[in-house]
Order: sequence, then structure tokens, then C-alpha cells
Amino acid sequence: SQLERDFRLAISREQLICHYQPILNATDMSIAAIEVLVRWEHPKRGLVSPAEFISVAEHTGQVVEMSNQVFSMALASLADWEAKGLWPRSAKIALNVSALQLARDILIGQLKSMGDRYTFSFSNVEIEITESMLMQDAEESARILESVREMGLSISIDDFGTGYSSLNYLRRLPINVLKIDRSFVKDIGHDRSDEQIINATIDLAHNLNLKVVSEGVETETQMAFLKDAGSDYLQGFHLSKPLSRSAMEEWLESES
Ligand code: G
Ligand code: G
Ligand code: MN
Ligand code: NA
Repeated sequence: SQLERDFRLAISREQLICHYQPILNATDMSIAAIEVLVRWEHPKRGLVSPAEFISVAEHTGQVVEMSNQVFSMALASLADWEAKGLWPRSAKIALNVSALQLARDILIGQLKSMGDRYTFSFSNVEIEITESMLMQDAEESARILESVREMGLSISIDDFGTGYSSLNYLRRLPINVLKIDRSFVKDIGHDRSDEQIINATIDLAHNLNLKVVSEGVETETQMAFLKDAGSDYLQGFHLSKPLSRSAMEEWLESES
């Protein structure tokens, strides 16, 4: 397709960039994590969202080279921020992982080669995977996640509540964080059942010794509800939009 050909150029001409969205501690609003979000700087169309190209890139396998570039940019930034003394204590840089990286078992190799290229601590890195990715091959996923954890990274489950996790997997897999999908956060203040789902999810997570990120926080009302419900971390436009690398670095400078 045209998109596939264009995207090939995007990769070879290095038109992909990373934006960085802070995830804040609900208690003191300090930075708990920074999620890396890829964008395509298209010569004619401007910044293109991954919503437009990830599924094609996944289908064609281009997502592998894309994630090499994204991991490389993000972990070079992490190395730089650590070296400058800007990295907040116990903060994580959170990388989205695609289904293909797990299915082809290339994630570990990609991470190791980043560790060879840049000087950063893997304990400052988190990977985000979705429930549906885990369910595709539960035993194989478990094996890969164990290796990821052995390397020192943490693991979060993205878009939680939209897939079909069995509670048994949640208990058995080496997971650190659940990210409550923004579809549940959207109707806080209007939809009592979504509020109850959020309360139940936070209780469940805490009982399993997991931390909780609430995604898609766009209003003061949502933020107040989520703090009160015990969400450990908050992410969304109300706190910060995804930022350019330089804007993110300014924030880190102002906090350090
Ligand atoms: O940033 P935005 O809301 O446009 O992201 C849309 C989707 O693209 C989200 O599901 C997000 O997880 C995914 N995404 C963003 N960056 C990356 C990336 O670097 N790798 C992968 N695999 N997915 C990403
Ligand atoms: O699937 P994933 O959770 O990785 O998707 C992250 C996407 O969510 C990013 O593309 C980011 O731009 C988007 N996002 C971040 N905060 C908000 C928000 O408050 N509202 C909405 N609608 N999208 C958000
Ligand atoms: Mn994510
Ligand atoms: Na999400």
C-alpha cells in the first residue's frame, strides 16, 4: 500500500521522533515515569499519530525496525538524562512493546543491544504490554517476561480492562503495574458503574501487590476521584500532554 511505502521511507530517512508523557505520583505530583510515544514527522502532513501507522507496521513487520529506532532514541535520552543527573530517583522510562516483538521473541535481544550501545540502568526502564499480547501464547509470554525482569526492568499492563486477562495470569506473571484504560476514566462523575470498576480494579491490583496508573486523566473531577480511589499514579492531558524531548528535559531540570 501507499502507507506501507511511505512508512518505509519514514524509517530509512529517520522521520520518526519520540514524544514523552510524564506519569505523576498521585501523592506529590512528582515524576514517577515517562511514557515514550512515537510520532512520524511527515514532510507534507506534519506530525502523524501512531494510531494511523502502528497496525500497518505491525502487519508488515516494519514495527520491528520502528521499535529499534524508538528504543534507541528513548534510551539514548535516558542515558543522557542519567549522566546529567536529571533522572528522578526511582522513575522509569516506559516503552510500548508491540505484539510482534513478543511473538518473534526479539524483545530481549533488542533490549540487550541497547544496553551495549548506551550507558543507562535497566532498573530505570519499564515495558508496557497489553493483555491481549499475553494471552496469545501465555507460556511463551511468561518466559519472556521472566527474562525481562531478570534484566532488571519492570513490566506494566497497558489498556487494562479492555482485554481478557485471567486473574490467575495476573497473579502468576511477573507484573509490577496495571494501567487502567482511559475508557473507564472518561465517564468518572457520570457513570457509577465505571467508577465501581475503577475502585474494584485498584483493590484487586493492590491485593496482588501491583501499582496502578490511571490513564487519560483529562479533568479535575477525574483526578480528584482517582486520588481518592487510591490510584498510585496519574497520566493524562490534565497533568501533561506528551512533550517533545527538549520540553521534557526542561521539566526534568526544573524538578532536579
Ligand atoms: O500516542 P498515541 O495516543 O497517538 O498512541 C496511539 C497508540 O500507539 C497507543 O496504543 C500507543 O500504545 C501506541 N504507541 C505509541 N508509541 C508506540 C511505540 O513506540 N511502540 C508501539 N508498539 N506502540 C506505540
Ligand atoms: O495505548 P496507550 O495507552 O499506550 O496509548 C497512549 C496514548 O494515549 C498516546 O497516544 C497519548 O497521546 C494518549 N493520551 C495520553 N493522555 C491522554 C488523555 O488524557 N486523553 C486522551 N484522549 N488520550 C491521551
Ligand atoms: Mn502505553
Ligand atoms: Na493505554
